[in-house]
Amino acid sequence: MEKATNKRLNLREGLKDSKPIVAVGAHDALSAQMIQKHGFDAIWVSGFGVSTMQFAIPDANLVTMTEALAAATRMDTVVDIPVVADCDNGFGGLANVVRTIHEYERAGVAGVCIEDNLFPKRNSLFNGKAKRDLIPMEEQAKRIKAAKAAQETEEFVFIARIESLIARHGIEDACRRADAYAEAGADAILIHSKDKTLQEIEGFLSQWQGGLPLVAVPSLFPTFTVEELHKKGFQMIILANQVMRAAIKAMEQTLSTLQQKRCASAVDEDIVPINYVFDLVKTAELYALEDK
Ligand code: SPV
Ligand code: MG
Repeated sequence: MEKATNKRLNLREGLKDSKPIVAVGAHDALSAQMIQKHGFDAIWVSGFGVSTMQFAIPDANLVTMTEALAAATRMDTVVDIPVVADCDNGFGGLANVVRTIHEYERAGVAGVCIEDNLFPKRNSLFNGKAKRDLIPMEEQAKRIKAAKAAQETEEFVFIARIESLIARHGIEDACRRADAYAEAGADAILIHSKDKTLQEIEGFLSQWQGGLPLVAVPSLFPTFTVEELHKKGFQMIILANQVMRAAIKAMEQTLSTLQQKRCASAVDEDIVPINYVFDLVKTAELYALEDK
């Protein structure tokens, strides 16, 4: 548990630091390990990434809590940086949110993020301009209060994610929800948006003075740098799906070349050597241990 406490404290300290926390979305244990290797501050267990890459199904609450937790735990096991797990809407009602906290906290992850999307959730990036309902604010605040009361360690971090801007409820609604979620005990607020001009987000930032650290996922306003977003007031920036999309592109290109050339060496230039893979998972160390 010592290791889990340290990761949680790192995350908490990062949320107050003068530098931003840069978290990168992982879809499996190896992507998590590589994110750490490249010097990022935290792992985002992307629900979109896990449902796409591990199950090949839409990000629509089809992955169960048990499956999502197993994915997060596999990532947490191979890294020393904090793991923040995307727990969608907590996989159901208030009791599901509470059980989610118990299970994730006991498994050792540093923190969770829970959003106010109704079950079954929609992925926030998917097309759709129509206004849609969210979990009523009072109900979501009640769930957050119950979640915070359920956690067993002080350090565990709860990020409350607001979907008001995505679901077309506007800035006022987002501010009211941020107040309610802060009052319920959330440790940070993730305000999601798909406005690429950042106007909506700027509106929220100028109106909400609640004082909690703010988290951004710039998937649909990707031209803003981490530093620019930090200057605007975000303390944690999640680069949620670029690694998954890079992997998909590489697989598409490799498969297409293999199909055309029907020869394994045709892709040699574009793939890592086999020994690179052995090294990534410390295969030589394993055999050295056995041979000792
Ligand atoms: C995820 O990575 O699963 C997220 C971020 O929730 S987003 O897809 O931008 O909603
Ligand atoms: Mg998600």
